[in-house]
Amino acid sequence: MTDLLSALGWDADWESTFASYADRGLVPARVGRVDRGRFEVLTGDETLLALGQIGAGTLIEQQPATGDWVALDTQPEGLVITDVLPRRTLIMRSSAGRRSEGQVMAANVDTVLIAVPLERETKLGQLERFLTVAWESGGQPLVVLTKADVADDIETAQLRVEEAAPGATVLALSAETGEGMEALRAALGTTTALLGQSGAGKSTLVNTLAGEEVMATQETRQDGKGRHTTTTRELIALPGGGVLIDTPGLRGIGVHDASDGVAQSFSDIEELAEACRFADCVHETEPGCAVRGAITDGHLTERRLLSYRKQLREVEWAGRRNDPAARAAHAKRWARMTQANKGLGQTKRSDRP
Ligand SMILES: Nc1nc2c(ncn2[C@@H]2O[C@H](COP(=O)(O)OP(=O)(O)O)[C@@H](O)[C@H]2O)c(=O)[nH]1
Ligand SMILES: [Mg+2]
Ligand SMILES: [Zn+2]
Repeated sequence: MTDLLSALGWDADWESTFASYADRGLVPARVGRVDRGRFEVLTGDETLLALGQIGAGTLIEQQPATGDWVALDTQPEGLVITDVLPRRTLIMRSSAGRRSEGQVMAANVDTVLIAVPLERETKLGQLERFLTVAWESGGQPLVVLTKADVADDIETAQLRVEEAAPGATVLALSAETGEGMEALRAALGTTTALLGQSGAGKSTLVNTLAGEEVMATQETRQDGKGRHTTTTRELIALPGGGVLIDTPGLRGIGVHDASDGVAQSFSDIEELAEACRFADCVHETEPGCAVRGAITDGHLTERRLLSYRKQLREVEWAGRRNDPAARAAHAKRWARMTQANKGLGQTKRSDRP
């Protein structure tokens, strides 16, 4: 294993996965950027351009993406990616359209950093979407409250965010003053991807961590609209080890195919629901509802329950479009919910097998 590759996140497990490719004379590299069918690949000591040898009809999910480890065929006439190594994690987002087609944002990310600017009130519903995408990827979410130098009340903001992010570490920091940057360095994974809205301060964080201007950042504009920023690189190896992946800012993010992610994002509600008297409680007017109980005594906000429902509906809706069995199950569940609202036909938890 070369030190050059390990600076990009290569380890003994990747090495052993790669053994059969190495036998075929192929060389490992990490995808740094995808540019219209061509791939910028990093070998540790250089950045090269490669073409993908991907068959027609291959799913978009299987195309090489930023962060992928790939096998390269080093032909004299040019480099060709022959294979994508099995991914450990994958950050996917739903495309904006109505079709439930995913778009790969980054592969093999251990820590999903979600940047949330403290200069304006945090949109918790949007943060919860980013968290769902992060959990669904298989990586560990890390919420970073940026621009602490311009915040009025960091503590209150942090508490609100912590309630919306069970299971995730939440850090407040300022790239401007350096406050909180050491804690961030300690919390980074081997590969960390930065997600968040445009203007959240992602590229500024990348530059600060890299110790140089590797990413273009936005000029501050009076009208609050983000300027289009030209990205120079996407995947950056840090001088002290570790890799960062900057992503373009997103207005919103879909959670269409993220049912596991939703469950993890709302683990507090899912745990509470375990204690509801009825196993199929929909947390409306049922007696013995632990979720409503938590709202009543202030441990859970109504806002968060609504956000959970919204995400669940989105996931179900996407699933049903693609799957007749899921469509039928939904019809059944819907019938049960309408019955439940009339207070009829519920199953007591103890009656269930
Ligand atoms: N006051 C202050 N401004 C910051 C900080 N970090 C970033 N900014 C500003 O926020 C704006 C957006 O930053 P940028 O890194 O381009 O955001 P991105 O779109 O998420 O990559 C820029 O004008 C930055 O100068 C910070 O810690 N404090
Ligand atoms: Mg940026
Ligand atoms: Zn309930």
